[in-house]
Amino acid sequence: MSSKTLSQRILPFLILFSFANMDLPAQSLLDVLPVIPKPAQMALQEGNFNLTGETQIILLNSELKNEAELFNDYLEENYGLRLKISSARQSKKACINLSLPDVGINSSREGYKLIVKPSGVAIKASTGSGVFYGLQTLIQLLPPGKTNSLSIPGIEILDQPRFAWRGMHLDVSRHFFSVEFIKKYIDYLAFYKMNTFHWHLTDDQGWRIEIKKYPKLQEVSAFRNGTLIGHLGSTPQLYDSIKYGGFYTQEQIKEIVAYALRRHVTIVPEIEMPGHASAVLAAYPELSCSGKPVEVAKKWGVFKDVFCVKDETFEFIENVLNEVAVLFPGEYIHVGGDECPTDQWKECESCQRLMKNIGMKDEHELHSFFMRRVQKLLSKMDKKMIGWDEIIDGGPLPKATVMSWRGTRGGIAAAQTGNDVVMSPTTFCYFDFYQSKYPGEPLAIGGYLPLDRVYNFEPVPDVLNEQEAQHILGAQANVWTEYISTPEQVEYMIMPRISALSEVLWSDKKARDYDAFTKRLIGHFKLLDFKKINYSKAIFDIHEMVLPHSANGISIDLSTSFKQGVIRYTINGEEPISSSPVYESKIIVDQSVGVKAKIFDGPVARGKEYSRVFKVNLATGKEVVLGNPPHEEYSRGGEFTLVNGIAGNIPWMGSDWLGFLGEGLDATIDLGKELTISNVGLDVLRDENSWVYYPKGVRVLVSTDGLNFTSVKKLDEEDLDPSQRLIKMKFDKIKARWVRVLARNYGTIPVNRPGEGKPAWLLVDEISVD
Ligand code: TNX
Repeated sequence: MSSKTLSQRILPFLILFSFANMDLPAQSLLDVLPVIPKPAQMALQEGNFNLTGETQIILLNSELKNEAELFNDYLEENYGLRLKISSARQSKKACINLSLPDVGINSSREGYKLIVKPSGVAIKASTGSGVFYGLQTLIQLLPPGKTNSLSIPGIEILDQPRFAWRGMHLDVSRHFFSVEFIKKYIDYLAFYKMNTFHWHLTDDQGWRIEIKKYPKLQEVSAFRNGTLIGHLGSTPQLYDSIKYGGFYTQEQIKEIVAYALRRHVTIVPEIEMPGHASAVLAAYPELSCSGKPVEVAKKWGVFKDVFCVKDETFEFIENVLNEVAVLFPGEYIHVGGDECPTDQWKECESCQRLMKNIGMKDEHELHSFFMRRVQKLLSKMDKKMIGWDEIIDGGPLPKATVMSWRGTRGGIAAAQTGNDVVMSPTTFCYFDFYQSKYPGEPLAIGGYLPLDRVYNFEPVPDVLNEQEAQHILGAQANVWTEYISTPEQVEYMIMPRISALSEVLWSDKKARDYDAFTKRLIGHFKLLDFKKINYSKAIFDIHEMVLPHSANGISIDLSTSFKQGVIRYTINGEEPISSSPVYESKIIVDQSVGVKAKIFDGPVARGKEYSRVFKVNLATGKEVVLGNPPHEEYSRGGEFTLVNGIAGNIPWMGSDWLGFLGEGLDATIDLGKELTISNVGLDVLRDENSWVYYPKGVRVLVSTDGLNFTSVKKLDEEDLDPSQRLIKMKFDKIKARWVRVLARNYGTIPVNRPGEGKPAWLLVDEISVD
């Protein structure tokens, strides 16, 4: 059916439609139907279909039994109903018809047509996948919550996906998840019409797949003797001493693969190499260059213990992959390839000899050589190789599929040389990043990836021409679990970001509209509540923007990406309620104040409260000139960050600190007029594991003409206490208009410290003058 006929069928605007006890005009109802990802075409029809225990499922093609059973499982689990399935209509009762008509519904293998009328439901597609997706849509149209009547609005939907690879990844090495949860995770994928589960099965911290030929992978590599407590960036690093681990038996893997297959999800197993191999080397140290024993890693990061490039390694990998290839029927095996330090190869006689013999110019080429050999092994097994974008760093690797995680650059390069690509850039697809800047979020790795950013991801970069763009198979989100240890937390990190990604991957590019999406999402939250799925409400977060205001103080601009409500706020310390003032324009502040705000959807408060204390002093909102610019990675708020009334956030990654690499801070503040001052404060960060060091010394100078400066305070290394985040510099009262604050960078990172020999970072934030 063409889109024209569909739209012609949209009934007049004024007819009211019912959905979940709402009577709404047609267009408004369509807007709130919680179908995610948004179907290609939808048109409401008159009336409703009532699903009851009497409804029958009619299979016009017997191979659709699987889909019908799964639909029945859903009904049974959520509504206590199980419908009769038969191959022909046995009574006049309304029924749900599932069929695979010979004439294709549309050109897409996964597309479907869904018709809901008072007299019955029909789902037609050219494959079982299409019917399955039609049923997912039908499920989303059912009213959430236990109810006596399962009424579905009359509707006609014609739908198909935009991309073939619609994926989600899960790291089960850093933390291990039960078979039961893996199945749930696969359910979530299927519910959002995702079709690829990238199962990250091995890493430094644990090997999680049974390989019969190598029992020590189960006995040794699958367990670690403790785990880092808290963030890798914290000092000192503390560990628990709890033995942690586990693995999936081959029987369990088969069970999961079959479970996924029934839900039209293909599993891409990942076996990491040549880096992230500590767990293997703990069991089989002979596969490293030095042969020295290592332990299954207890903390996160990148480790120097990697596979040695030698025949024994390839023999091991071939044997492992042989077992993996049999277990997973999909065409791809992921072989990692990322973050592989070459230190050990540089010191290894046999690696160096090999490089010389073959004429390789550096270790990148050796990495490439490694991947090429593995690719050959895989093709013998009739499998395609996919790896992280590092696999093409050492030269092109024809026919390999590249998963672009370090931005989209690797993916672009690969598509331009004719490789297939799956996009998964950290900036849009790392669901291990924070999704809210509010305090109280569960500890995460860092970064900031809010829902609207995921939603606005475009997997096909503009620079690609049409032919190159064909190589972008799709995209996926990655869920690395260093800081995600429970199923509830996995749910929190993916919900609702998975729904935004599903729309990126399924729906038409032109149909994407974030505000419209949030309308559907609200209805969808009811479903998540009903199904008791843990999800983030960061969509209701209030964002602040602080700017200097005239001669005195700052202005605070509040906003939200959620356009279906208003912001109400207080500045008297009280909780915002439904009668608090509506935020309409900037709040001007010239003295310290606490601002609280919340989203209200009518009388209903949504999400968490925004609360921030702004500390105003003589420097706040004043002009700052920097003697040297901050490093581009930590310069987001610009020099105003130093005087915006907000002290730097912890966790600091992704927040507004000013960073200087190897260099110090040289900030001159113009107070606007001559004032009497006697105190300067400077906020500094110390996080030596992340190469952020306390300054070696600080100084304050003042001036009345902006040219000649007098030193009023100097603190050297021995005067400073690195445990204090705020450096207080007190001096005798003096008249000044310009205040210059200097902080000396620590310099070179000492030996035996992370980043030894490299320049240290200096991270600073608020400067106060009183
Ligand atoms: C980088 S992304 C990694 C993982 C980490 C992740 C944390 C990639 C190919 N490698 O080993 O878990 O960062 O975000």
